[in-house]
Amino acid sequence: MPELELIGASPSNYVWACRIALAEKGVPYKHVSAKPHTPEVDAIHPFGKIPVMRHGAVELCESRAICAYVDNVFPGAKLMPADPVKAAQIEQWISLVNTEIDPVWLRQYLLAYVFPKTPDGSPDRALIEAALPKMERQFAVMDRAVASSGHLVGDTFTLADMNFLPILFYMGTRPESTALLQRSSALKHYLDRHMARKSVQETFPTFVSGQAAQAERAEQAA
Ligand SMILES: N[C@@H](CCC(=O)N[C@@H](CS)C(=O)NCC(=O)O)C(=O)O
Repeated sequence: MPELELIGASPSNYVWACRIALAEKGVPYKHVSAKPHTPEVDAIHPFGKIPVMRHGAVELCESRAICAYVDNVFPGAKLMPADPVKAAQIEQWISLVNTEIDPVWLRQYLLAYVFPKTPDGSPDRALIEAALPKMERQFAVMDRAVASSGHLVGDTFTLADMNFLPILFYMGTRPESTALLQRSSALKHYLDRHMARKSVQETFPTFVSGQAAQAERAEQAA
């Protein structure tokens, strides 16, 4: 079988989710770091987003599709359970997180720090402040979701957790979201517990200089 190539910069939560899934499944692959909207990404994703994947003649984009392909083509423990209810619940949480949580926690809040469009490059306080009331409600929802079993679905680490954990990790890197985490005890415990998992540690993103120290500080503070 040809070697699978996963293309995309490691700090991307969606790249990280795919890498956790590949590690959980035990699939060997080559990780090619590339930013969105670069030629190797644009060649596969119609909107230039990461991750994208190549496996022989098969080219795919979208993290959920990549994980489905990996799960169905490679041997190893199934990422998706045979049980239709559990499988649907996993899809439900992936969809909820990707359509409700990611746009606010990462695209609006985190990116207002990391890639602010302010004239002097300082964090975009207006976007941050506007995100916080929504985040407060969403943290409460996610805290309740993991409270009983420490997982999003059932009592094992599933694709729903692999998809959510990278997003949650970044919440420990900024002050307001760290405060929200501290008040969400089930979510905080969930983050600490699953960040220690081998597949998550092995795939921890490579940050550039200042970001590395920041991520480390955030991890210690969270
Ligand atoms: N639905 C996509 C989302 C991928 C995505 O938004 N990736 C971000 C990086 S985390 C990106 O490429 N952003 C560039 C852009 O939106 O133009 C997936 O699940 O793979």
